[in-house]
Amino acid sequence: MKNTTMLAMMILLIIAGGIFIISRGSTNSDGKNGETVAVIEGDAQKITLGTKNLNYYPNTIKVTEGKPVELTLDESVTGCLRSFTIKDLGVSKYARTPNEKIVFTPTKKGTFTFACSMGMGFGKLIVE
Ligand SMILES: [Cu+2]
Repeated sequence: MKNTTMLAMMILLIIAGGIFIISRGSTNSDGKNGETVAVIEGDAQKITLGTKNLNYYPNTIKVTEGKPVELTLDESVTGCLRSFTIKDLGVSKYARTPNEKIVFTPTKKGTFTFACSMGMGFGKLIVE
């Protein structure tokens, strides 16, 4: 009798632990506040931008100086927002589809403004 109680307690603990881990995982992934840090896979720093409230989202991006950046505009990015520019870094490209990546290498540290060609949508690129 005592053994079954123990076993039931153990099972409950394992389930509770599992729920705790799952809930922690989901708050972590949702916890970005409009800011993203580039993910480095292979040689490039990969970033995907979408839109939120008619602007780029996330609209603060952090990258590392001297490493190529591969930027993707997902399918939620429409109209002139697909025309992506970073004036101070000489970046200007119209990416017609998410398959057309915007690739550049930030050659200086600082905070730069990225924007669509008309300046309606914009954000910050932080090069560290
Ligand atoms: Cu625009």
